[in-house]
Amino acid sequence: PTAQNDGQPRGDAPAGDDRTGTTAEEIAASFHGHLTRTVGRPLERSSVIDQYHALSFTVRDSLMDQWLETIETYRQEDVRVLGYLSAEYLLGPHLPNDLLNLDLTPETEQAMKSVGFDLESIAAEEPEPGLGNGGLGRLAACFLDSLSTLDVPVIGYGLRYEFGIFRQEIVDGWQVETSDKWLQFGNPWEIQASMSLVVGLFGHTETYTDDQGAVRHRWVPGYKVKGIPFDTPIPGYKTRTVNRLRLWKSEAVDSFDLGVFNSGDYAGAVRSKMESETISKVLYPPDEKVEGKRLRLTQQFFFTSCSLQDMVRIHLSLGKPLEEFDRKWTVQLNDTHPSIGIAELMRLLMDEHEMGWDDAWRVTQTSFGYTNHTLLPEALERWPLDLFGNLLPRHLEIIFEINQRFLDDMRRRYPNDDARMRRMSIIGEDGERTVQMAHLAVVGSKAVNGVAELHTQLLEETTLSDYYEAFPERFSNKTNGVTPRRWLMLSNPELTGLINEAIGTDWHKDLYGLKLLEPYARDTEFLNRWRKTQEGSKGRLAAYIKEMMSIDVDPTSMFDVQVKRLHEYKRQHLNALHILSLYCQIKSGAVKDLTPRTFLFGGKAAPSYTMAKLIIKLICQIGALVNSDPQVNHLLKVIFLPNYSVSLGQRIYPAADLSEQISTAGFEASGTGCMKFMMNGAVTLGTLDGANIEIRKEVGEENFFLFGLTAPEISDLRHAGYNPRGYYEKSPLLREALDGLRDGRFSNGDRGLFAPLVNDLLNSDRYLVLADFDAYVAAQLEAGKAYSDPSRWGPMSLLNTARSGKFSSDRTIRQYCEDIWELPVGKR
Ligand code: 4GP
Repeated sequence: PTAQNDGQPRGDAPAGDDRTGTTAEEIAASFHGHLTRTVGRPLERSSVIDQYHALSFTVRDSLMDQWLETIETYRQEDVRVLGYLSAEYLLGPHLPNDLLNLDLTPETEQAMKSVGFDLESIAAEEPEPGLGNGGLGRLAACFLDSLSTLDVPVIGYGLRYEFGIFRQEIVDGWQVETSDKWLQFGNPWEIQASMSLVVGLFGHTETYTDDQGAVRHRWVPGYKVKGIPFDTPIPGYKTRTVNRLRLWKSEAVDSFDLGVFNSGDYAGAVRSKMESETISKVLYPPDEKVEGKRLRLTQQFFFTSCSLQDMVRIHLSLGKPLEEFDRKWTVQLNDTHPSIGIAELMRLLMDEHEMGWDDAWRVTQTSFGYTNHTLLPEALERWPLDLFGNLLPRHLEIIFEINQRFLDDMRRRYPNDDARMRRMSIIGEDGERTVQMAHLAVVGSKAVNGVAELHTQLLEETTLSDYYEAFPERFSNKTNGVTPRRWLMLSNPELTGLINEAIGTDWHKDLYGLKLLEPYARDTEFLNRWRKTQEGSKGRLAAYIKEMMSIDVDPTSMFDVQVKRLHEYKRQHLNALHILSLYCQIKSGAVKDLTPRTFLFGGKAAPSYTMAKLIIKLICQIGALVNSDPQVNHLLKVIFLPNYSVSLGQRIYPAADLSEQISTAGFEASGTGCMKFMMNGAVTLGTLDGANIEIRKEVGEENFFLFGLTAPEISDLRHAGYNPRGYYEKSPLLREALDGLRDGRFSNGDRGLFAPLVNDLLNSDRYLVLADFDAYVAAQLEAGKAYSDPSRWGPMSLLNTARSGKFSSDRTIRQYCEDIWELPVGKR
């Protein structure tokens, strides 16, 4: 692996408070102007949505000078630029975040008050741009905040989905999906650029002889669509840098066929328009087998091609030769979704700009970097060859040639090793022939990284081991991080205020600065204030739950939280089984005094993932049982918060006492929720998986509740033959919970309801829920005891915040800049 830096900030990072100098009066005047002239409503008759639009335009205005200045500086200084390619950006609301980064929140509050409105209510109107599913999409959003804050030149490229991630409702305990019409009232944050690009699809390839007598290839697409760029300004925190997120919308090249219309075929006249617009219509949910979904591959190719064409266009407009593309640009692939870009850049350079193979390959291979986000084999993208060749015939030819040259090279290095050649080939030959996108991404990139230490190690030892053996220097680890601006300062202003009072504000741009809090772990008076602040957040979440769900929860109880996508490897059902066993023990009188707990869950299940949906039902069923039972409900409450999102997360993290990070070791690549909890002072109960390992190392083992089998133990257990039933038979608590589920004890006698779950656990249990159950129960008991002793819990909580510095995405971005992107940080 390449040399790693320590991620510590350099002494020369600018810390200046670059305020815009805007006053409350100016904001009020601009707001009034936008309300009447842009939105077209008089103040007295404006709705809150009108006010939200007017205020967003006001804030956007104050970004525009800096945005133009940033672009101009990049042009004039001819800086190297990161092209960050991601199919997902799970951004969360812009308004409060941009106000924070511009340092204009107090002035704006005052301005709104002066016209009789309330900033918080106005901000609540913003529809969340949910253009991502979970981890990797949210990571991309945190990266954009850190890149701008660190003054790194970047264009984030992606898709402007008309419908983002579905909204989740819970009906009778079941998840029901509805569509997310986030654009229905317009989006004041985006600016449509006055240009477009054309992307081909389908068709055939041709060989021809050019004017110089050279034999060349070209693609004759059967169909073309237009890509329209929409830019969203991304301001950094207290810096003048405003980068851009450029999202592509698909449109028909000719939106309306007048000839067909005149001949009387009205539907036919708009068909092409509809087909073209479908490409950027809707975000695909994850976890489903995407194989065979041509629209998904079309989306990936569409946005990747638009983005690379855009980079080439900018490059040429600066008068630079394409041989220097890799000096001007560094292109990061956020997962394999944009990895078709490797073949597309080859095609652009060779077919459209007449470069030879060797030069094109050198430029391509030194331009790209690839980040892997999962080891789950079913999540690795593979496209059936027929589908691929039909949609992208020229790209398939190029991939065949990349593969042939690559394998020739490998054959020279590993003679007579056919098995290895088969394993390493970009074309998969097991069963149906496929294009294996992870292989293409590794072969076509200068750098490959995992997202936490264990994950990178497992990538090197298992999933990508042959490539690691061949090119160890390409691999490195880049542990994920989250932006402390959104996830601490914006979400938790009360705790932020307390920290500022104690140690000042340098930590806002250098999270390692939180270390200065450590001495306060011995200061009883400060710890009392720390606790009071957290109780305030818990009280606010309790009020929200009361309002949304009409359930009373006790803010002094321990808030035990698991919020994340629903997936069997994340083991929400392990948590649920523990609650059931507590319930049984209280009912039987075996347990009398227990630290009162509120168990909070949130997360979406992929619409086709039946087992994950059944686990939601299980949690809701337990909630219905427990919350209504007077013998139990003063000790336990179970809440499933519907429609987990960025905004809901901002309410939840500050209110958490215990952070549940209980995935089967070796399955969670990193996790980033764990970092948000830690920053906000929650203590982790977790396995040795993903970033948990690094969190425990930072915070100290005495401030972390550890349980469960390790990744090597799990692999040994599997080899020896894992028998879940053995654990069921040995553990009375587990037996009672599972028997009760099977007998319908928790589901009004319905024996069939949870049978698929119980059968799966007893007969296969791929994620070793039963093997880890007793250890989990023991760790939970320990955590409960610790919480009931404030002199123990207080310092633990405070030290979690104090030692969370490593988990700022600023540190992550510095490491990418130094090791992969070769980009200077903090130059402006
Ligand atoms: C997620 C991983 O599951 C999570 O562990 C990681 O923290 C996150 O990426 C960011 O690196 N993966 C996905 C996905 O979101 O779709 O594979």
